[in-house]
Amino acid sequence: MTDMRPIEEVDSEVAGLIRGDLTRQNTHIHLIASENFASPAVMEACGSIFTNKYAEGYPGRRYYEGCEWVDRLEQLAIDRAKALFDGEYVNVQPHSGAQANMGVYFAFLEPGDKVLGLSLAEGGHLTHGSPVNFSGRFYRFIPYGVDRASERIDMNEVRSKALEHRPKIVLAGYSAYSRHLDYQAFRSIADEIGALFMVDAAHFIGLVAGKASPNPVPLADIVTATTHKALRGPRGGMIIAKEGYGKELNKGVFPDMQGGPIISQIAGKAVCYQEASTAGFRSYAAQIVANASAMAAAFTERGVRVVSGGTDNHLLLLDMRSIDPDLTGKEAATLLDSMGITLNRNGIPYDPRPPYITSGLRIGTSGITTCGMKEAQAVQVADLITRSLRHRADDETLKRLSGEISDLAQAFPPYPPDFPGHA
Ligand code: DSN
Repeated sequence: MTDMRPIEEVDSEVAGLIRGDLTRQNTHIHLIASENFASPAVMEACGSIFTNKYAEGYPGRRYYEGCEWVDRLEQLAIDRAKALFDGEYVNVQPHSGAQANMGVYFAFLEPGDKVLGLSLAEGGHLTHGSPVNFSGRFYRFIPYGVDRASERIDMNEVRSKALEHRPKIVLAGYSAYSRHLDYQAFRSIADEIGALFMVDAAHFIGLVAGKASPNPVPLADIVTATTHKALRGPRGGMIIAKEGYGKELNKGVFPDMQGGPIISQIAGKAVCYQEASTAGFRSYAAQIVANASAMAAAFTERGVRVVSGGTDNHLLLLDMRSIDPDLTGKEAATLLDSMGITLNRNGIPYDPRPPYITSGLRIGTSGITTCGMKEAQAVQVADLITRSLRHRADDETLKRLSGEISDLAQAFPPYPPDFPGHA
């Protein structure tokens, strides 16, 4: 039999690191827009004996024996995701959002082919053609951006670039853009040039599941997503598409891009689809958006500029120069983390500063909403951030604010204090 002792006995060093991060998670206010807190049920599935199984292939057609339970599990995850998103085809095997995108590119592109995507500097993603990523090295991405005044995607620019470059894929989706996407306009543009219309919904698929954001699945050919952001599941990726693309997509994921799927993560995905199909999750998704809107209004009232003037989703971008022309995103994020508010620096549209420094902060409300915060606390968080940054040279005030942050964080922890592994 395998060693049945608990991790504290087998490896106290790693156990201590888990306890340390659990304390950090339970005592900070978490605003990283791509993070959330998975339920114990999701984590139990991810930590289950399914970690032991190899299952290259797909349900009913594996390259290994002993897949009878795995087949049922993967099919259950697929069926749940199809029902949740109105999908015709679903692939739950990509290990991450980046690999879901890679699977799609492998399925439909040859090296050097053109793709139209939102530039990383204006809210896109590494895998949308950044030169430091495989996507920018293998394929020719044509970036579109946002309008300088409205800071929203300019669909006229998207169309004119599509007509000029005739990409094989028109890609919509973002990691730092706070407005709804015009799926109908993207669809029309893709149709005009005979391109595939792909949506990277990694950030907002949880809002789609909770009916708090329009569903791109009916209009797009292919939608990629992650399961660990607003969807609040395990770390992982997925692809939803029209049935007709299924054969190529299956091959694009396995064997083109991955070997054996991580079955234990697929178990966690199945649990999260179940959780996301409930009325409780729909209230949760609506609250994420309400909290982000309340926060955007609170920052605006306090004189902090919110990019594009607000938000339709779970995230907002703040322009630090509205607090002080010399304040950078890096300085602001570092200070706030030291005070107990964890978020990330982020470039804002037409940012004159480099990506490691930036002029902005990105804030997401999925995590604090899981912790039970509502609009009143969202406003309080905006107030604490604003006062901390305005008083960043005043140690006495910062000390007092750190205390307020700690009190608020500990009143809304993600996990109970007696959660297994807690110090
Ligand atoms: N890096 C993630 C994010 O923070 O948005 C996306 O991959």
